[in-house]
Amino acid sequence: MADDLRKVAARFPVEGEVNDIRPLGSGLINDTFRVCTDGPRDYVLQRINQAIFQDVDLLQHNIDCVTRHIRSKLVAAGETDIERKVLEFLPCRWTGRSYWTDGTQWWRMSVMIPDALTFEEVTPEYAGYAGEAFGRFEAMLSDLPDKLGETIPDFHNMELRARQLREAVAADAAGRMADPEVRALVADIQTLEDEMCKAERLFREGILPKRICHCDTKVNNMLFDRDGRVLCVIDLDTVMPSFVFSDFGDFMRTAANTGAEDDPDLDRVSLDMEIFKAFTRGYLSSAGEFLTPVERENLPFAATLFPYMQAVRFLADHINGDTYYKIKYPGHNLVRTRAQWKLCCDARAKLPLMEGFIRDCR
Ligand code: GN1
Ligand code: MG
Repeated sequence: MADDLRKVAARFPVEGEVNDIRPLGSGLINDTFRVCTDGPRDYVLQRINQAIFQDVDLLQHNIDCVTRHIRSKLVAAGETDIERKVLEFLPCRWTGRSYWTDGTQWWRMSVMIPDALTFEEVTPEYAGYAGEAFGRFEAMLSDLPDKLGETIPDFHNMELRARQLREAVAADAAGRMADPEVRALVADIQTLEDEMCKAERLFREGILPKRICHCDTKVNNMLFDRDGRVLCVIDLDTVMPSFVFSDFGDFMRTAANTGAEDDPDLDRVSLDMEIFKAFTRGYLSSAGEFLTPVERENLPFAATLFPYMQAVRFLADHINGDTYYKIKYPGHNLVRTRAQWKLCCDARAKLPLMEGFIRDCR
C-alpha cells in the first residue's frame, strides 16, 4: 500500500522527497493521507469515494470554482496569510487537472495547511468563531459567477431521505427488520416525517431560497489557528446549492452535541444551549444581512432537522447492511441512529428556548 500511495503522490508536482505517507482525519467517506516531505510543505492526498461521488469532474469543477472565488475575495480584501485561508489543489503532472485517475480510482492532492488544528469538540468561544466563519463562507460565495452542480443530487432533501428509509425497510436487504428495536426506531422516527419535510414545502411555495452552502459543516471540517481563529473551511466535496439549514443544522448536530455522534451512552447526548447561542451569534453577525425572515426564523428547526436526517440516513444504512458509511464494529450504524434520534428529541424539546434566543438576537 505504502508503495502504491507513493506512486499516486508522484502524479502530482510535490516539492522535495516524500518521507512518509500516513492516514489523516476521521472522515466517513473518502480515504485521506498526509504526505510528509523534506521540502517546504506537506500535502494531503485523498482517494475520492467514487461510489458516492459519481461525477468527479463535476465535483472538482465545483471545488475549483469555489477555491478560486474565495482566493480572489481574500486578495481583494487585502488579507495576508492567504495560503492558510483557502485550499490549494495541485494539478496532475500529466493532465493539468486537479485530480488524477487510473480509471478505477480517483485521487487529488492539496497543500497541507501548516500550524492548523482541527477539533471534534469546541468551547462556546470557538463555536462563535466557527459561526462567523461559516456565515462568511456563505456570504463570500453569494456572488459566485459559476454555476455549481449537485455533487450528490438531492443530498439534503429530507423527502428523498425519508423515501430511502422506506425503501430500505421494504427491501430489508440484510434481514435487519427482524430486530424489534429496528422496527420500533423506524416507527418512532417516521412519526416526525411530515414535520421534518417542511423545508421542501417552503421551497415549493417559493418562500425559501437555495444558496451555495457547504453541506458538511461538521466541526472537524474547519481549521483553527492556535488562537482559536478559524483559518479555513475544508472538505468541499458537498459545496452545492442547498438551504442554509444545512450549514447551521449540521454544525449544531456535531458541535452542540454534549455526547459523540455515535455515543453508546444516551445520557451523554443532548443539545448544548451555550454552543447553540455562541454559534448563532457568530453566524448572524456574518450571515444576518442576507438571510430572509423565513430562513432566520427556521434556524432552530434546522437544529432539529439535521440530527433527524442523520438518524434516518444511519438507520437506512444499517437496514441496507452498512453499504454507505464506514463502520468500526457490527451494529455501529444502529448505535449512531440511537444517538442522533436522542439528539433530535432533545433539540425539539428546546425549540422554544432556541426560538426565543433568535428573536432577541437583533
Ligand atoms: C459524512 O465523510 P464525512 O465524515 O465528512 C457524510 C455527511 C454526514 C457525515 C456523518 C458525502 O461526512 O453527510 O453528515 O458523514 N458525507 C457524505 O458523520 O455523505
Ligand atoms: Mg470531513
